[in-house]
Amino acid sequence: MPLRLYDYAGSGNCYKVRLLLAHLNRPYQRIAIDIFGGETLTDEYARINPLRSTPVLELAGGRYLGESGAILVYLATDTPYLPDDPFELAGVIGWLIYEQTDVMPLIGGLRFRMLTGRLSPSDPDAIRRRDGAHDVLSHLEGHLSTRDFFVGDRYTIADIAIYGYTHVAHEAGLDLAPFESLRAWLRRVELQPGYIEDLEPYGDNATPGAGRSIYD
Ligand SMILES: N[C@@H](CCC(=O)N[C@@H](CS)C(=O)NCC(=O)O)C(=O)O
Repeated sequence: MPLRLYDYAGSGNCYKVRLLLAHLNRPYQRIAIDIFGGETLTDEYARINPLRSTPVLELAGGRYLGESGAILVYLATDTPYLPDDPFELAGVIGWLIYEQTDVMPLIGGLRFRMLTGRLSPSDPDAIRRRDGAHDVLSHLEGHLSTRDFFVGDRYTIADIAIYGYTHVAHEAGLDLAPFESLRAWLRRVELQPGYIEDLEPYGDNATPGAGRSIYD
């Protein structure tokens, strides 16, 4: 059975997994989940992922794996995208955690809410997220000012995870011009063999009140 990916085309969390699968040249079946059409709210979806989020990877034997970072680790194991060395491996895990606690909610969360009309630039929550996003971008910039990739001397799933939302930070109204090392790293990611960028715009049903999702 081929791998099956339960996937929303406009989600950066899902895009991270598609990007790694493209680098690995691994075939998979893509099952489109319209998260704003209520498709994660069904009992059937809860059996696949009780947290009702995408992405989910279905493996042989009817096993399901949720959480984008966990899926990246699973797929990257025994490939050049995940180091064997314990210190570097732990470094990758550290960046996967930071991506979920800081990069995704502040940059990805701001972008989602701005693009779908949930926030306008002067809303207090937009200001909070924008200030937080600047701190995140400064931290990433500092780290990348002395190295080409996040961990060790090569491209890993730490880079893939952080790229997922930073490459579209401008769509959240964030200006990347001051972050020179970060911009150079974005270009390095885009030169990796098999690179794809297939993140789609949010659908019309993603605006508040137009659909049904865990956000409304
Ligand atoms: N920590 C999770 C977050 C996943 C997540 O937030 N997914 C969103 C799309 S970016 C989702 O599927 N939401 C479901 C819904 O709105 O019903 C991961 O990294 O996989």
